[in-house]
Amino acid sequence: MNIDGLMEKFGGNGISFEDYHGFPAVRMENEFSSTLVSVYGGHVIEFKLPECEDILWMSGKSLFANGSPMRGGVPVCFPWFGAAPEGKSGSHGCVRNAMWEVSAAGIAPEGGNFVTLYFKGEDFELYYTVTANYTLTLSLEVNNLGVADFHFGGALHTYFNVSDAEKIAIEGLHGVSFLDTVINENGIQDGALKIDREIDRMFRSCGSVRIVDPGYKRVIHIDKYGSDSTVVWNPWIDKSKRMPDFGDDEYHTMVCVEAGKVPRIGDGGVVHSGVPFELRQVIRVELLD
Ligand code: TA6
Repeated sequence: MNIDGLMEKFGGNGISFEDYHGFPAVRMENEFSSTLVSVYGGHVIEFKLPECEDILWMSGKSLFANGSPMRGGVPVCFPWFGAAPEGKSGSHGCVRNAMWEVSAAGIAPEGGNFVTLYFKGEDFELYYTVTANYTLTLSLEVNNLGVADFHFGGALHTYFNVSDAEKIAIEGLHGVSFLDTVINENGIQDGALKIDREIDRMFRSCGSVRIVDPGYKRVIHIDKYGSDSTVVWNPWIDKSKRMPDFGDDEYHTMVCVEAGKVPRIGDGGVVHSGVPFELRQVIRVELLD
């Protein structure tokens, strides 16, 4: 459906539609925040609060091409995380590289706005509801369209905008075991996680995380539900140079904190027939004096 058709069907009450690099996108404007969600990929692009630096980070070198993922915002990684399984292609699943549909949009009961995007796969369907008020709530509902259990890997792969990656502290993971995929070794997190090298750690954690950012005088609180894996990633110098859709110096201003079900460190996700599964990430900003 084109932008005019989407406006006619869902526009109003803070909901509008616009072109974002050739794809239709939903803009949610309310008294709390301004949020942009691309229908391509079901990809949250922006979450802006007044008097606050952008919460989400987008690469200045992102691709915006059919069949390619966008770099930044919140890629929806599903139905696999990381390298593609036998017979499939592309890292982090297929749904971030395809058009979704808008199935609902309007005023959220809890205040602000919501949009629900729909994706139909071969043996699964997704209803992804993004709710924007003073918080950003990302709720991915997975339905199993078959009879047998549906096994998956996935994550809400959120890119956060930070003042200086070397000056932030990521709290909430003390004592948590992780797989460091850079050196392929297991470890236990000691205190807050600091970034002074390539970080690509899969934490066995169901808990909340905080990004303490003195430069932006804020703490980003990240809660999650339905997730046993928290992935923290910063590509640092060499990996940044190897990625064509990532600026060589962009690693200074971003960190990924991802809520997922990652089979490499856990059981992955299982969706029983007729029983919806929900993966949710909730983002809230606390301003410091
Ligand atoms: O965030 C964890 C990770 O799996 C990293 O290893 C890195 O590859 C990142 O995701 C980005 O993956 P992408 O396929 O989007 O380039």
